[in-house]
Amino acid sequence: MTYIAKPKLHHPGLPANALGFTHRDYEGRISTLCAGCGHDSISAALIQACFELDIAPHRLAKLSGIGCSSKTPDYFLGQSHGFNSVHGRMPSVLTGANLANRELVYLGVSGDGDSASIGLGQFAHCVRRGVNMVYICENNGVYGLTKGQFSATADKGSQSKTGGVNKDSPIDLVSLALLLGATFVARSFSGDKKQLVPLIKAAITHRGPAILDVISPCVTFNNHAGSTKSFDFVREHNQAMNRLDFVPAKKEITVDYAPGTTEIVCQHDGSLLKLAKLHEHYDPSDRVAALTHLHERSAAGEIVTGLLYIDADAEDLHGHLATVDAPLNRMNEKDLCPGAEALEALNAEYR
Ligand SMILES: Cc1ncc(C[n+]2csc(CCOP(=O)(O)OP(=O)(O)O)c2C)c(N)n1
Ligand code: SF4
Ligand SMILES: [Mg+2]
Repeated sequence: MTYIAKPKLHHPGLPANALGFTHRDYEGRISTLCAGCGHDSISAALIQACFELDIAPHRLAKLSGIGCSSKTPDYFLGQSHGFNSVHGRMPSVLTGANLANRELVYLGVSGDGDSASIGLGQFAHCVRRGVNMVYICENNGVYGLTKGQFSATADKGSQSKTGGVNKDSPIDLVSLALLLGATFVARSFSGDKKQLVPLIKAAITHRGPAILDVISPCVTFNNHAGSTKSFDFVREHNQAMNRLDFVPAKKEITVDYAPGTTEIVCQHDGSLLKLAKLHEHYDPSDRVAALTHLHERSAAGEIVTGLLYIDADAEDLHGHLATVDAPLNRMNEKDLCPGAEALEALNAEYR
């Protein structure tokens, strides 16, 4: 079942992007997830975002842990690099790959169990180190793959399919990411492609740790009355904070966005984020205000979605470490191993 390939047939009339790739070139194998799983909608949004950004598939590396969510990289970007790691260990594998070759786009795909339970320490450290990546947590409040146990993001008082009530306090990955110093923090909903696609595009273009928490209902174990991650619950409690569109620097796109105040954020590569704010005083450059807003709305029972925080001039891990520009696989032996004398001089600096 896991290895069902899609037929290679392409309709000759399929639109192509600037690189000549069609949508099909960004797809993967046929998904084996439950029909209607929110994770499949996120895969579709990722495909659309990469197609629209004209990313050459071989310039992207997708890494994941273990879970239904972590299986999804098999279902999109079939021509990209991929590494399905161990449960909760994706961040350290991604960090290592990124240090070896900074020229690829790094996409970390994880679940709430993978990120907020077994992988919480790994999540924290890759964020605080400033690894340049898009980190997507496909958040359904349960361990979907292992039959629906509560995860650490499940809300207190929410009910499982088998009737158990969660007594533990939830971990909010968005608040945590803000506290840990993430330079791009957003939340969305798998069923809101209009919001999710521009957020993914913006996150890919951001340099630094871009954390995207995407509420993604599990139709099998967390879509019943009493669950706070179900389609119906999120639809009723979703409070979209700003409407976002993404304008790549190389071509102007006319956008259709809601009236209200707007703000343009210029990222380090010159690309622009155009925000149409629904809340008059919301400022995505204020980390403290983002945390306050999140907590206030959460206390009112609302789920804030949108771009909560961005630092467009952030420096990433390579900046902190002053690493070389060239990927290690393009350096010669002499540069990689400068000899005993150079090593001695380096060691002397630390004595
Ligand atoms: C070290 C280890 N512990 C436990 C497991 C069992 N396990 C597999 S997936 C999973 C949880 C997945 O939950 P989540 O990350 O939320 O993904 P979802 O299936 O909900 O998308 C667990 C506990 C494992 N594979 N490895
Ligand atoms: S068990 Fe839940 S998370 Fe896993 S594929 Fe099915 S619907 Fe998706
Ligand atoms: Mg989960």
